[in-house]
Amino acid sequence: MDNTFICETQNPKEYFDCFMQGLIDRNPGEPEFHQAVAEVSKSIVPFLYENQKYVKGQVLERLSEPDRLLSFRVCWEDDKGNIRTNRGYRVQFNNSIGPYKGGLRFHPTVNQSVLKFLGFEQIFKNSLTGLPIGAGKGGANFDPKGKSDSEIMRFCQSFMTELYRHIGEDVDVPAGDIGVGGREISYMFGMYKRITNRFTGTLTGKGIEYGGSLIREEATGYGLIYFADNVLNHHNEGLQGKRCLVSGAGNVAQFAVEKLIEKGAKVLTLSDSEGFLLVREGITQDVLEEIKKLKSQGKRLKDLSGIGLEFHPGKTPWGVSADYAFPSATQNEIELEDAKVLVESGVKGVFEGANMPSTNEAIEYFLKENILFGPAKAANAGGVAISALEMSQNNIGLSWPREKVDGELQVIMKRIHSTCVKYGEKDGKTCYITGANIGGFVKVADAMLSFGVY
Ligand code: NDP
Ligand code: 2IT
Repeated sequence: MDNTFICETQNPKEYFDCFMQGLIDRNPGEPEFHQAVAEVSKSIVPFLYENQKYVKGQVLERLSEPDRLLSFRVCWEDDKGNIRTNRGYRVQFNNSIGPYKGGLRFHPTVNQSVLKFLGFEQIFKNSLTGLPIGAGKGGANFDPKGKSDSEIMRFCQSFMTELYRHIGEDVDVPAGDIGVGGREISYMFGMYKRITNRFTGTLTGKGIEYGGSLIREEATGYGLIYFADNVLNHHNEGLQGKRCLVSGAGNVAQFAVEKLIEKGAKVLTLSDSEGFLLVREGITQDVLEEIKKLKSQGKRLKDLSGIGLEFHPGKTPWGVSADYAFPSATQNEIELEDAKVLVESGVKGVFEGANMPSTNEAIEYFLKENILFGPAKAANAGGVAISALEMSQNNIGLSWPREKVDGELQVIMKRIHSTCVKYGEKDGKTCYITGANIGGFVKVADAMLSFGVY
């Protein structure tokens, strides 16, 4: 069967169904990828029909096919002397507006579908930042949990002995994501530098001593709260005194909590794959510092009951009565049933720190219930935005002060909010999903059309 058919119809709904059927047929067994494309296409297709050049140019069909998908063996030796084999990937999705850019994820659930969903989302997110960055994503099905520091080092070094030939400061610039933070970036950068014998800004999230940017570590979490603040202000609301649920306990979650505390909000929860931590009186900066310290020593949230915190094993935070929720762990952590629980818990706004934490059914429910919804592409774009500023600083050989980078982050998140309003406002109401998808799409689509057909 020819599954690269042209969907010839003047009806946007029929076009959506036909396009999605072709995508599913071409990409069997990739449910996360189908989900991400369906979510974007739902809001993009009506816009395509109002702007026929995109239909004629088959832009959606071209955008949903990665430029290139690399997969490779990563062999390493564990502390017991066993030889271990993992699979590494890099999806170079689209470089129409800049070099491929996006994180590396080390997690046992990593596969082609997960990385294609993440790479696809990155196209729109990176475009929304207003900065010249294309889209990519990569990683490995490696589980960092329980590994020694030496094992992590050997894995990162082996991973880079293949990845290095595919990346470069004006080709593809990876960074961190789940399971990849400052330590892993350092091991990978060290090996990249050694193999290529060049000191370039080919990775972001680097240490401050060797070309990293101040505020990059904080940027996704801080940016999430700046974005939420913009949305709430636009609706004459604010964070002061509001009860907030945060899921996850990693990079994004920790700095989201820090900024929420600074804004006067009361943060009740954090979570990980084993359960959630409830702090009824609200997490203070002191408690957060203690959590960060224990986490950096490899401790789990459940070990924190030692400092008097309440841990609920096997549960998610969504049933705790609150005003706003910030899912910041992983994809599909809010299914339809969770969405219903959140609304019953009194939650009036959901701002996505993680990538695609809500299923499409959960999103539909939030919209039906008039919940303010800040989608990941807009809400968590602060991390990659500051990565782009790290690239700029590396290009000009300068290191900007903390206040300057934080100021830029605030300006970027405000601009993303304005773009969402520009493209998502209808009948005096803003749909941030439509706004983020169309706002991210236009620049990339126009660049692609200007290049002709290839
Ligand atoms: P970290 O590895 O620092 O932390 C991940 C956190 O999420 C951990 O607490 C982890 O718990 C939890 N988690 C991961 N997988 C699952 C799961 N299957 N079920 C329940 N909990 C889980 O990652 P980040 O904070 O960097 O990333 C979190 C999310 O934010 C991801 O979706 C990522 O793509 C997104 N993001 C990250 C950016 C960044 O700059 N780092 C930028 C933009 C988005 P446990 O330890 O138990 O696994
Ligand atoms: O999902 C993301 O935007 C990231 N993991 C950050 C990517 C980056 O290149 O900084």
